[in-house]
Amino acid sequence: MGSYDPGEIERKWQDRWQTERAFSVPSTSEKPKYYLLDMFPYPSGHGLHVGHLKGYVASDIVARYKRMCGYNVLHPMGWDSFGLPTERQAEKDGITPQKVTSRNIQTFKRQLNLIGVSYDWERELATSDVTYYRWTQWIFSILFERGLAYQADVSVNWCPALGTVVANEEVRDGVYIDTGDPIERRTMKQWLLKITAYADRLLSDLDDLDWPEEVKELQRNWIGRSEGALVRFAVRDQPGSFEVFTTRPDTLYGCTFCVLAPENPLAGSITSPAQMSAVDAYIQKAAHRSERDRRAGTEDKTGVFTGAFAMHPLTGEDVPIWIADYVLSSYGTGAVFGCPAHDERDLEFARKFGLPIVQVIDGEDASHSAHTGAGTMINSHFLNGLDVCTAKLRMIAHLQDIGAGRSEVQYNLRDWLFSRQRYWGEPIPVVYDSDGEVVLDPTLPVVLPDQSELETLSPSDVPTAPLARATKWLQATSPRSGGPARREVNVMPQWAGSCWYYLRFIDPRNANAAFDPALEKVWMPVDLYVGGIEHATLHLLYARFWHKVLYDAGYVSTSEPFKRLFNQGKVQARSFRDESGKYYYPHEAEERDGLFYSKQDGVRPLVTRIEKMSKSRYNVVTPDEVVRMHGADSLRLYEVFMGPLEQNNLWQTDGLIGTSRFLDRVWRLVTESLDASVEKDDPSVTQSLHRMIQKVGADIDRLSLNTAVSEMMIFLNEATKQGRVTRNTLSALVRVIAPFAPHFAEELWERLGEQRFVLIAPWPEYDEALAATGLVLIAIQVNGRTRAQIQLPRGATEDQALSVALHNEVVRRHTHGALPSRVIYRENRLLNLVVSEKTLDSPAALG
Ligand code: ANZ
Repeated sequence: MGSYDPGEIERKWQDRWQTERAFSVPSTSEKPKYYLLDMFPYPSGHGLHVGHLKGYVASDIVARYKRMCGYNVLHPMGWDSFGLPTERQAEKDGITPQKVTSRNIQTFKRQLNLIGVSYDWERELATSDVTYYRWTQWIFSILFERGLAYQADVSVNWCPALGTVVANEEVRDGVYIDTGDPIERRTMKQWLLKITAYADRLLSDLDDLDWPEEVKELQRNWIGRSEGALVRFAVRDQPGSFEVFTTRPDTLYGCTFCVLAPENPLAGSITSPAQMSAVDAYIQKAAHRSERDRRAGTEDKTGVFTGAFAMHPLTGEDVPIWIADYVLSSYGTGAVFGCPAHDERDLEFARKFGLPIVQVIDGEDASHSAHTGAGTMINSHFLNGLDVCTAKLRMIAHLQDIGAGRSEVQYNLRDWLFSRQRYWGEPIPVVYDSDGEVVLDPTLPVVLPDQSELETLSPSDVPTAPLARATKWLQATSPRSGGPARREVNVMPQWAGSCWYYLRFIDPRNANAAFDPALEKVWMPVDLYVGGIEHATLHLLYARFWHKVLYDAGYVSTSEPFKRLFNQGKVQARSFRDESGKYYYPHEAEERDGLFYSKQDGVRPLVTRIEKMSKSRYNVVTPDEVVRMHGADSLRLYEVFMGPLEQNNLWQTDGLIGTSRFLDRVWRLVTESLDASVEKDDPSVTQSLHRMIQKVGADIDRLSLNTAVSEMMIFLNEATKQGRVTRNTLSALVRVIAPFAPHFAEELWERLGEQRFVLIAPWPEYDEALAATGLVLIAIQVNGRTRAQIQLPRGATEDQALSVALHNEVVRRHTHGALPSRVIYRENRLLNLVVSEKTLDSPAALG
C-alpha cells in the first residue's frame, strides 16, 4: 500500500505528462473552447515566490476543471521579457540582455513546472523574441497607417541617471519609483499613440464586460470623461484671445479672474513689462514640480499676476489674468476662468491674492467654503431663478448664439507616450528620409542590433537613445525614395508586447502572419483572464485599445479581448525591521516574551508588520523550499485555501501542515477502502458526496476556491466516520480533488486501476436531489436564545459553522458584532454563541 510520498509521485507524473504531451492543446476540436489566460510575468532575476503563484495555481485549477468538463482548454504561458530591469542587470553582470532573459526564463519555467501547472509549453512565447516582436512592429505599422501613431514635442519625465523618458505612473515625488533616481521635466520629440481617439468606446464598452466593478470604475476614472463647455475670452487692448474649458458654464457670471497654466504659450506674450520678471521667475520655478504633485494640490496655492486683463464674454468687464500651477497645461485648454464662490481651488486662490468673490448660486455665502452643489441661480441676469442643470444648458446655448463658446467633452485620458530611449525594447519600424520625412519600414522585422555594436548600454548625458550609437545599423534605405535613410533610435515601451500576446498564443508559430484569422475566430475572446489589480488601468486599457484598432482594421472578430476578468489578491507575510528601517530576514529575528529582537546583537528591538511579500521586504518564501518540505500538491491547496482568492491573504508556512494532513487522510481513506471492497455507502456519505461534487464545481466556476477546499474537507469527515467507502465514491472523490492536487490524484487514479490520466477523466456527475439533502438547517443562538437559522453542509465543523454565523446579518445584530467569549456546537443541530452581557451594553461593541 505504501504511504504518501509527494516527492516521488510528483516527479513521476510530471515526467509522464511531459512525455505524453498531456497539455498540448489542439487548435481546433469538436469540443467547445475555453480560453483561460494568466497575466504573463516579467522574468525578473529574483525568480518566483509563493505570492506570485497564487493566481497561477488558481487558474490552473480552473483549467483542469474545465478540461474535465469537456472543454478544449487553451491555457498558455509566456514571458513579457523586454524591459529596463533586464537591461540594468545585463550592464551589471557584463552579459547581454538576451542572456539575462533566457537565464531568468529558465528559472521561472522550472518553478512553474515544479508545482504541476498544466500549461501548453508548445505555445510558449517571449515578447523579446524577434519571431514575436516582428508582429508587434506590424501592429505599430497599422497604428501608423491609421494615423494613430504620431510624433510631437511633449513635456516628459526625463531621468538622467537612466537616460530615458519614463511614464507619469512611474514617477512619484520627483523620482523614478523603482530606483529613486531624480526626474526632470523636459520638452522632447516623442512618439505618441492616439488612445484618446478611442476614449468613448473604451468607456462605453466597459458596461458589457464581466469584470469586477472596482476595475471598471478605475478605468472610468482613468478615462475621466467630463461634459462642459469651451468659453472664449478676448485679451483687453491686445490681439490675443484664449479659450477655457469649464464643467460649470452656469457660473460664468461669478467669474472674477482667469488663470493660465505656466506652460501656456500665451503667458509670455500677454504679460505687461512691469510683471515680466515676476512671471518669468514663477514659470521657472513651476517647471520643477511634477504633474502629480500639482494635481494633488495639497500645498498652498501660488501664482502671479500677468498685468493683463481679459474681457468677460457676457458683461465686457475687466477680468485679471493670472498664472498659477494649479492649472495644468495638459488638461482642457490649459486655462480656466476662476469662480471662487463655487470652486474650492478658486476660492483658496482668491483668498490668498485678495480677488473678489461673487456668489451666483443661492445657498450659504462663501465665507467658509465654496458652494459647489446644486441650487437656484442668482446675480446671473437671464439665468436667475433657474436650477443649475437648466442654467448650464441655457448658458451653452447663449454662448453659442453670441459666438463666445460651445459645448465640449474633455477626457482625463492622455495620448500614450510610446517611445523610450533604451536598448532592450522593440525598435520602432520607421526611417527618416534624407529630407527628414518619416517613412514606415515595410521590411519587418527591424531587428535590434547586436549589443556589441553599441559599445555600452550605459546612458549618455545627451538625451538620446543608445541605438544612436549603432552607427552601421542606423543606415537604411528609404522605402520611398530608394535613397539613404536613418533608422528611428527610440524603442517601444514595455507595455507594447503585452498588448496583443493573447492573440499570438492562438497561433504562436505562424511565420507568415501574427495569427491565422480562422483560428482567431475559434478562440477569441479570452473567456477568463486572471491577474493582479495593479494592471487595472494601464495594461488593460492599452490592450483593449490595440484590440479595438485591430477590430476596426478587420483583423480580429470581437470588439473586446477579455470577456471575464478576475483579480487575485496579494499574499502577505510578516516582515521585520529595526528602528532605522533596515529589514531583517525572519531567521535573523528571535522572539522573547512576544517581542522580537535581532539575533545578531540580541538587544535591538524589531518592529514586525504584515506586508506584501516581496524581495525588498525580506519576507519572501520560495516554492522551491515549500515543495521540498511539503510537496507541490500541499502547496497548491494551501495557496487557494488561505482565504478568499480576491483578498489579500497572510502566508503562514504552518498552514501547510493542515493541507498536508488533509492529503494524508484522503490517501489513507482511498488506499484502505480499496482493500476493503465496500458494497454500499451510508446515505449520509452519498448525500455528502453529491453535495460536494455540486458545490466544488460551482465554487470553481466562481473562483471561490477556499470554500471548495473546505467542502472537500467536510466530505472527508463524513466519509471517515463510515471508515471505508465504495469504489464509485472513491472514483468521484479522486476526480474532484484532481484539479487541486493533480499529482496526488493521478497516483490514486492509477491505483484505482484506471489506465488513462485523471486529467482527462470526466468530472463526476451528481444528483440534484441528493445534493440538496446534504444540507442541514442549524439554529444559531445568542446567549441561549435562537436568533437565526443557517443552511450548512451536513457534518460542517464548528469553525465552518462559526464563520458562516458571524457573517449573518441577523446574528451580527444580536451580538453587536462582538466575538463570542464561548461557543457551544452540536453538529448538524445548533450553534450557541455566548457573548458577555457587558459587551452587549458597551457602546464600543457597536462598531
Ligand atoms: C469654471 C468653474 C466654476 C469650474 C466652478 C468649476 C467650478 P473636471 O471635472 O476635472 O473636468 N479646469 C479646467 N481645465 C483645467 C486645467 N487645465 N487645470 C486645472 N483645472 C482645470 O473639472 C473641470 C473643471 O476644472 C473646470 O470647470 C475648470 O474649472 C477646471 F464653479 O471652470 B471650472
